[in-house]
Amino acid sequence: MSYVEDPGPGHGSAPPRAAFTSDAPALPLSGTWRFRLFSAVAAAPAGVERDDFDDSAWDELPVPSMWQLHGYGTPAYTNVRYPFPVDPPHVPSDNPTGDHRRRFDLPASWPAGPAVLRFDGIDSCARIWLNGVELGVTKGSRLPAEFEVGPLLRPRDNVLAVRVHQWSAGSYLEDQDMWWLSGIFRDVTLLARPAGGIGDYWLRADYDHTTGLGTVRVETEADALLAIPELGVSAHPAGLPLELPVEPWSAESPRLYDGSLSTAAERVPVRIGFRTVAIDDGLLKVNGRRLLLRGVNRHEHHPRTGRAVPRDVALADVLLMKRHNVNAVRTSHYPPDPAFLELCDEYGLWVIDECDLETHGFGPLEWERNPSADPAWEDAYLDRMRRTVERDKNRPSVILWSLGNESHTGPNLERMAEWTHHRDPTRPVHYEGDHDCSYVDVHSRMYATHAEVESIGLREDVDPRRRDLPFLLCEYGHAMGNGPGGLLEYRELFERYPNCQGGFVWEWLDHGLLAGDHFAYGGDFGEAIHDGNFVIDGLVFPDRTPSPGLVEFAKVIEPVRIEAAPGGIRVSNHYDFVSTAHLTFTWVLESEGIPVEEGILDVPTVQSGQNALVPLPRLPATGGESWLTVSASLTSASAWAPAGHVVGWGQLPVSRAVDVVWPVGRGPVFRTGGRLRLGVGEFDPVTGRLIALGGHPVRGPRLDVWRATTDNDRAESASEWWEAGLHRLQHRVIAVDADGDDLVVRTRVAPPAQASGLLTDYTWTALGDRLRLRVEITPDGLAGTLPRLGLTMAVPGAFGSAEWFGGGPGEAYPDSRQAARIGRFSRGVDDLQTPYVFPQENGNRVDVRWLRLTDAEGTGIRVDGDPAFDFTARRWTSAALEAARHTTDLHAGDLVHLTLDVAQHGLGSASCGPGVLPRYRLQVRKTEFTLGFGVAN
Ligand code: IPT
Repeated sequence: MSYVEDPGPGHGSAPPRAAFTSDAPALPLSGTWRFRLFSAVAAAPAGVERDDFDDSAWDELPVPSMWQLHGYGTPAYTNVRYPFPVDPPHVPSDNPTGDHRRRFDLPASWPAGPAVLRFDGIDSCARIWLNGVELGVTKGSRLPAEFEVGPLLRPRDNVLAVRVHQWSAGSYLEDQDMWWLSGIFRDVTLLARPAGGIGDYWLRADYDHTTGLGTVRVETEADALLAIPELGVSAHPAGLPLELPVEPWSAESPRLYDGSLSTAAERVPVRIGFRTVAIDDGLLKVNGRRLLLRGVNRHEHHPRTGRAVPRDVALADVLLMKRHNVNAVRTSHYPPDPAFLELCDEYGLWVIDECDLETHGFGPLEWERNPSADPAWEDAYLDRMRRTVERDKNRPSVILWSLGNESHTGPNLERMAEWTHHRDPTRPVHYEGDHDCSYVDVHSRMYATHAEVESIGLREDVDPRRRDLPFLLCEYGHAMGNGPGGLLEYRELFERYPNCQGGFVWEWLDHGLLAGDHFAYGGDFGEAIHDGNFVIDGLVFPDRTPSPGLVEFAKVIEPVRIEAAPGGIRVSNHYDFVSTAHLTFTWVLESEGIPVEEGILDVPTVQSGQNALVPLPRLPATGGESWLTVSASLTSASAWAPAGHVVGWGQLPVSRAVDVVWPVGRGPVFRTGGRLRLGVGEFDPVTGRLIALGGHPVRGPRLDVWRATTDNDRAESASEWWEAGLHRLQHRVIAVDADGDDLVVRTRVAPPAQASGLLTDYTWTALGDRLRLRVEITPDGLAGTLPRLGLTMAVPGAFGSAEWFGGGPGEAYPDSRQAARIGRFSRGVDDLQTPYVFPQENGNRVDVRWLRLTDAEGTGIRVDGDPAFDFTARRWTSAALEAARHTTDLHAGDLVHLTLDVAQHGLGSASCGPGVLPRYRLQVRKTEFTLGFGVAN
């Protein structure tokens, strides 16, 4: 059998060992290589390994890279399905094969003796030669492989040839929900391995929280000495345990001690983090404390380079996570570039390090012939786990090993767990697919509903083993498009039930690929089978701009909570370890959103898990509606954010608005020039619609219940809504009456082909310079839920600036609105849009007391709530938004379309997981609301 289709691991490589750097010479071989893509294994030329092979006509390709992103073939996206016939271990004969060649000289100082060639990642299978000699074959795309090359090296003109196949038996084990992309996508390095150097080491640094002592012990075959200058350790025999008082490592306080491990031949810098992971009392603990994992799933992706993710991008991810209160990462679904884990050590993130394994595509085939249960694949499974654990064993941030994802269950997974338990008893093993928890140490679920989590929290599980394990959600809160909703309710469960230890939102990043001026997703490359925009489900956009979902998540999981309480302000510390000593609490009093006074709030240091009641500061009297906003921010710069960075905030109402005061002086309705006039409004006498406001032409407000469906809507309620015809309501005018001083427009609003509808009456009254509109909606047979309930109107496109007092600054929906505070905000209409990669409903602002929409001169209209409303403002209609498939399909028209709502349906996360919680569902019911309209100048 050809190596390509051999279900076993690769061959020829050295035993796996830890990733580390040392003072031994290293030669990076990244850069420009020669490259040519062939359509099949058989089409690739013979002799590429030879010195005299002529590659002068070949192209040039950067390494690391993924060739589909350089014009060779095209990316393809499938979630679960294999894009080739499921005929394991066979792969298509049309198997794109990329030959890579590079010549290199050794630096003059390069020592004679052993050396290894290290490949940090090649997708999916490679055969490798140096100077005409075959080194071996590697599979396991996201895992390193090293080959001994010392005797083969020559001072000048070494020839390295790497033949990479897109498909291999390994592809059956790499069916993760992501783009199929190929190539040498991580670094290639030549490393000198001095005789008497440090081949491998395992630095175990434990922490005993009862004594405050750390223990460090290094397992290595080398006769090495450990130095930790900061701890006064200078030449300690590495193998002997050393106990000494230390500060522990945690994600919140990632204390690392720099040290070194040396022999006469080699010196390895080490960074030591003392911490002990344990399952104790059915809880996952580190250093004696229960953890609450406020995590995300992170794939490696960049919109231009795919899974070749440069270190600065990994660092940007870590900083962005830390700044959004994220404390944990699951490396879904493969070990990341080793640089990422070093950053997790340094900046502080708890990590579930997951093996490169997923066989999801067997699921739709009833798991028939699933490799997890087939002995032919056992070696490959073990090889992958070994390479994961050995590579990353020295990382304090890694607290759990994960066997992989969505590979069903079977003896091969059991073997992996067994091997891991044996090799590393210091870290628990995770695998969600072991539903009985027979070979894992934590109970893990994905997308469990709130009710299921509650039941697990209540320990209602009938299986006694599973019931007593710590529980986590390895995936939840599917962040596809607009959403997720319901994060707050998960947090409440994690806080109520100690065994519910948090989870990992799916997922960190939208995997959009840059295509000209927009981001592409599945199907955009002509793939025969694909899963569309299901790959666009992150908390950050492909360019790593935070989405509203991330802003909400950051607020929900904030480590310090500030709330109104009888007698003052309650400050609660929700960190797992640290106190609030590093934080400064500031307050600002705003009246109608305008700052009146600010100060520092005197808050005593609050320990983890504790809270303090702080009296309100002395506040001046204010007019209007005023709020006190208290923020907890970093007193001094941390490694991941500047001083002043806010980690938590809360708002307290100081003086509530009294009932809306309408101007006095009613005006009558009169007819003039074929129009009805009422105060500042002009109306069409036939339709009863407002056609001008203060002389500005408008398309007056009328009932509308539609929103451009979200990904979550389409997975839950949209089909009902479409069937009911809610997207194409028709308006029948029953009567337009000038009833005293009121203009009353009675209508029946209903979908075609249906008998049910909504009786809708609009009552307009002129009050001074304001028009008051009272809307009464009475269901006439219509039942079920609505996308939203309110009005739509349009105003001149020149009114492109919005200012409002209410919830902001970002968008919010009923089940995703923790991040919206009450304030005064201004945004251009264009900036009110959230550019979801797959366009959909977005940009809703909640609890708006008033809104001004004006042109460059400040002229325009204003809308007042009684007391509040939601709004969106866009340069296109909901229908255009619904029809768009990419952001570039949206074109600004001449009007600004406004929605003014009394309610929105929640978001939920039904695109993968539970739908909208009952309390956030917008049920049709009799509704009345009032809005004011006037001129802004
Ligand atoms: C789950 C997968 O583990 C994850 O990789 C991703 O595909 C996610 O779904 C959806 O975006 S598996 C699913 C069957 C719950």
